[in-house]
Amino acid sequence: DPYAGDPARHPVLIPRTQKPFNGETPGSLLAAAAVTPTDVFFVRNHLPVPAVDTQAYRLQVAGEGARALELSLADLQSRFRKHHVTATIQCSGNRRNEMSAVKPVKGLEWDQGAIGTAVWGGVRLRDVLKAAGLSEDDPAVAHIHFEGLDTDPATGDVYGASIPLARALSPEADVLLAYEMNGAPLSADHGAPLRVVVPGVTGARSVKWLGRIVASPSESASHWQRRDYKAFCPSVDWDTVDWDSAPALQEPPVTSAICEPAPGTVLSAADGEVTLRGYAWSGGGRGIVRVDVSADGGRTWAAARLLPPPPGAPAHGAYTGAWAWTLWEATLPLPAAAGSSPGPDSASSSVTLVVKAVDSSYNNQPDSVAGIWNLRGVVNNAWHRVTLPLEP
Ligand code: MTE
Ligand code: MO
Repeated sequence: DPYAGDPARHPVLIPRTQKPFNGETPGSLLAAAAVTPTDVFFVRNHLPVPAVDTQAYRLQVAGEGARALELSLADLQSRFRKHHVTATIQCSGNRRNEMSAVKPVKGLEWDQGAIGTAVWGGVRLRDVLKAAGLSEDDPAVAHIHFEGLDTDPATGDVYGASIPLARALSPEADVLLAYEMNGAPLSADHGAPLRVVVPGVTGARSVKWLGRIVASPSESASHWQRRDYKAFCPSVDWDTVDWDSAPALQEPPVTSAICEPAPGTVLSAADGEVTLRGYAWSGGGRGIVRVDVSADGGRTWAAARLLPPPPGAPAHGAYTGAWAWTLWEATLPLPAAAGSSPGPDSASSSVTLVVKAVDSSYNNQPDSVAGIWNLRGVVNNAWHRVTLPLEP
């Protein structure tokens, strides 16, 4: 069993598959803290967790225009300045289950918990690339590839992805080679001993168990760069899809989700009100300027209260560098329950809670899933709805 060496997981993670392990964080734990505790941070693995000996570990840097480097963890820690970045990582397939409800898609049935925020510690990718002699104006280099040490037992392929050179070298982009998560060395599931963290970019590019960095004129040839993590017109199906016709996902669109109350919670009209908690986040470092919530399916709205940003994150609504999500909270009046109200029009026996967020480019979320449905079920950022029974 190639998965026999996988680490133990926190029992609270909601497993979507066991081999490879994929587990999401329950909503109550997402909403509970601006920084997600490491042991309950969602795990998205495509392959068995590789056994990496930290002492023997060497990061390889190679490729077009690069002086080949081989760096131990101690080399990275002693030769480069340490940086901390508070960043959210979200899987492109977060909230895929709502897409499957419209029409079947291929992928893990994530609810809204394939997201988390951590304080990452490590060295800047930029500093390591500069040490390898790479520069912004090298005409032979346009992409930086990341190769994982996790290997497909059937094909021998390793997990891989790439980002554009400009992002890799930009001091503002804060791309990190992280050896710490929330103040402790990386755990096995999150990429020990070294992973990439590409803030503001879809999770697939933040390659764990980083083995090699390669400078190249073209994108990574990895399956996950070229044949996955792309979205198409809703009419495109598996017979007609032309993967090369769409760019690989990098910065995801603005999104938000209700984490509390949890699905299945029975609301009581006698309480008169309901308190909602959740997150909002956008790609590219665009901050959240506003979160709107509704307790009547989106007919009327109120602005939610934005909770303080996590340590190291800029103020709400920042135009750049807002790599972390915004947690929010709102208390809304409940409509009367059926049977408890004299007028038939005001009576209802269920309540649909809705959230939508606005980012610092004033991007909004689409109101429904159908128009953004895509065969792989990625980047679902429709208004998030939770329908709950209402008792008198
Ligand atoms: N890196 C490697 N080497 N192997 C992987 O399977 N999964 C990617 C990315 N990096 C993956 C990887 C995907 S799709 C996501 S969403 C993030 O890791 C998830 O990071 P996490 O497991 O630390 O939450
Ligand atoms: Mo992902």
